[in-house]
Amino acid sequence: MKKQVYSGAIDYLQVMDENGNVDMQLMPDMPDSKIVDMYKYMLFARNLDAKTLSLQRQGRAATYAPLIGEEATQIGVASAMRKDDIFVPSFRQHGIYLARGQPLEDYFIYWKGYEDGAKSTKQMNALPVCVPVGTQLPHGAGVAFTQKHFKKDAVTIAFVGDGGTSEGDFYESINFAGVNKLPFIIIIENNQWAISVPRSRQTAAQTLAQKAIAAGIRGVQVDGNDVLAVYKAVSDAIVAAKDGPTVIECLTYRMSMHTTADDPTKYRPDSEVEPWKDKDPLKRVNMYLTAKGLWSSQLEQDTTAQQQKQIDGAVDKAEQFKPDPKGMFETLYSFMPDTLKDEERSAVENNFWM
Ligand SMILES: Cc1ncc(C[n+]2csc(CCOP(=O)(O)OP(=O)(O)O)c2C)c(N)n1
Ligand SMILES: [Mg+2]
Repeated sequence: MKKQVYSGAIDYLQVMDENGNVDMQLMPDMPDSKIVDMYKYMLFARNLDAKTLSLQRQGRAATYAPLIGEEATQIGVASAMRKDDIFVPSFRQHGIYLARGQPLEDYFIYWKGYEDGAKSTKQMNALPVCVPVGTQLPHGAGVAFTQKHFKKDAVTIAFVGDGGTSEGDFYESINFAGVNKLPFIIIIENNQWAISVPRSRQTAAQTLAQKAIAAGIRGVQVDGNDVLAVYKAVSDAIVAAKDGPTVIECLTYRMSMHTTADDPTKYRPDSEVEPWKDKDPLKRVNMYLTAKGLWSSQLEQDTTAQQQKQIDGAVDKAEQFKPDPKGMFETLYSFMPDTLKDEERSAVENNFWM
């Protein structure tokens, strides 16, 4: 006997196309004022990104991973999340911290290289930036496990890149989340590149979302440059989280370098980048809101000026910040092991950071 024992499919979701046209049947139930708010956050994220890049180039910020081009994925997720939901980032989701109320001063303190800037992640119900690729996912699955155990009305939303989906941590996390039916949502921010490795070299799988199928959980692919599609997919996944996890693959594009330590012109032709400019996540929302009389170039100018003022004020404050070097010892463990106490004592005695 031979019979088919399984077949699977992955849906693709787009609500607003590149020209700002909306599929009303898929449109999430929300007032236009919410779309204006989302747009302002996308603009804010882009302005913040440009400023941080400029500071890094002047030696005033540490190695930085730009987000330009990925604003809709980040703000779409942030807008669908509720206050008690826990956000688990990798290292590029500055837009989500912003939308969850991170004090801008802390953001700049962090990107100057001081962990002190990460302290406010707690008040945002977020974990700190995670640079080791993929390790945030087992942490996130653990957080979701406790939410389920303590019957919290909240979910955990964790991010991973296209490259991160090749890590064992990714598979282990979705497997664990599936078996335990955790309120866990994994956002794959598929920006088509993992430093110099293109998506085509990452996996032979046709979509990254279909990896969910093997773990027995929901998987969906969305236009990650469409803030409404991302918002809808995440809102649906939050509702479905009482029955278990969802993987959401957001198709977007890394318009800039991997980090400020990278030069993409060495491995990526401009001809590949060019068509993505038409798919810009801000452009389409701008067109939609302008057509409805809810946005204008004047409003764009005024909002940008206001955001830049806030940003500049925060940079001024962050540049006056003086870290306490003892912090690098104190924040490592919930209690300090004796070996570390010895190291701290020796560091203080020898004044080694002067
Ligand atoms: C475990 C581990 N391996 C390698 C690296 C070096 N590294 C940093 S980011 C990166 C690529 C990540 O690509 P992707 O997951 O697509 O995320 P993106 O940078 O595109 O947001 C690599 C290999 C690392 N930080 N951690
Ligand atoms: Mg990537």
